[in-house]
Amino acid sequence: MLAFPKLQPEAPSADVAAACAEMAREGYVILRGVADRAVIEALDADFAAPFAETPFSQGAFFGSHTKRFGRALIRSQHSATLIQNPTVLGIAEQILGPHGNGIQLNLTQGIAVHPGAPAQLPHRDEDMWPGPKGQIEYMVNVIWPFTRFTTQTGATRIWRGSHLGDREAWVPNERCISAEMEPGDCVVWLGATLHGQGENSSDEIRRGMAVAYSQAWLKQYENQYLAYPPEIARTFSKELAELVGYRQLPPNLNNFEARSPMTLLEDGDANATGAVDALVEFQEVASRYYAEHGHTRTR
Ligand SMILES: O=C(O)CCC(=O)C(=O)O
Repeated sequence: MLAFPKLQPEAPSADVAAACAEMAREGYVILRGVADRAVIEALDADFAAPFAETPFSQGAFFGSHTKRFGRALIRSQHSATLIQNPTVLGIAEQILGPHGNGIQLNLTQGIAVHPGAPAQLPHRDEDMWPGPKGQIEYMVNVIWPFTRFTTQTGATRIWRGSHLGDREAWVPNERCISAEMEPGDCVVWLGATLHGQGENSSDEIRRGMAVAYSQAWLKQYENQYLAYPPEIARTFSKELAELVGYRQLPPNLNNFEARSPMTLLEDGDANATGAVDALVEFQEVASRYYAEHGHTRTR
């Protein structure tokens, strides 16, 4: 059978396997103490100026008591440490692997929820893509708190088990939990899981960073090539540049001048031309067979 190869992640470590099992059951998992507090403090310090300069959001979904900005990797080099957290990447690869041949960064977003912010509309992130639901894992979302997330400060609300069953069905509020966390923890959930930022009834600003990963064959929520044009992406490690999207996904998807966009970073030559195939194995075989015999095996 002709089939696209799937991402084949390494066998998961015990913590990744346990986290994936909990996500399959509940739709989310809270990971405790998976990031160094010093990294979180450095990130919080680097994000202070962009938060100060960013106006309050507009629109009923973002809410006028929140501030948000993207492009975390240009705001703080420490963001890469969270974006490439091995436990979170391991979870994303295990969950998304069976439905595609790679993962990519879908967005990064600094989020500050100010006192008086009402609860956000409960939503499912995968609704950004109008494809079939319930059959494909499209994405994995994460929030890293920089300040204490409590019910009072507006911790992310998650509806347990809302990724399962009938999506049109009412999900009772008894299933809603507040993801209370300390800096160094994070909450990870599925694209199908109903969630939203909680009401901030305290007098503290709730600060943190959202990081999402999606199937590499999807359009990204945050346009990563505008966020990180080649002159910026060239300063990233190869792994980070690939995660951002500077890679060709066989067969020839996401190319630049019919070549892998990685050549643009490695050669630094925006004028490099000359198509270079990146096929999956069955296409390589079929192409060679056709070149030799002048017909396909299924004619
Ligand atoms: O900030 C949060 O807790 C959740 C934010 C969220 O889900 C969103 O903005 O889409």
